[in-house]
Amino acid sequence: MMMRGGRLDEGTLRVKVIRGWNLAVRDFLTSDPYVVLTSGCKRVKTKVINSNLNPVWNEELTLCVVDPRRPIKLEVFDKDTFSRDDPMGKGEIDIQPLIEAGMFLTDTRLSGDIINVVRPTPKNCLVGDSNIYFSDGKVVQDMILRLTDVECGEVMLQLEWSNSRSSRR
Ligand SMILES: [Ca+2]
Repeated sequence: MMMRGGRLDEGTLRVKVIRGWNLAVRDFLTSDPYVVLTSGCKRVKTKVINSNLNPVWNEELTLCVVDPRRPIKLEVFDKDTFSRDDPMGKGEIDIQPLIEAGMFLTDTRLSGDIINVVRPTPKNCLVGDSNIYFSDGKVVQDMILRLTDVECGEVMLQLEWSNSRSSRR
């Protein structure tokens, strides 16, 4: 599906980690949360927000996507100074719908239109519908993920995909 002339489309994925809600307590009354994203062997992190269960990171992290079928791993941790950082839940970001939408990127007439909506299922952990649309020559997807392996917590993200092919034109 992602093969184009026998070659896999590669491109750059920017994940804006916007904020978290109702994250889990890992210190006495609060936590010092940060987010880690993993794609293949690359690992990127946000900064730590001290003593906040509803942190606003507003941070853009960049990942290279070699295999769009592999989801991006998201993990939240509580930063601790004198012990190992405690896990605060995790999630998986399915980037396939976004990258499939990116195949239509060359059609600039579609700018601003919603081109796909990913519905929440028990497997994808989405909170509400996730819209995919074009914006300034890129494909953008907004989503809120409910964290798993934890008692509570949600994270809001905005994904932005630009493929190598369209940027060369
Ligand atoms: Ca801590």
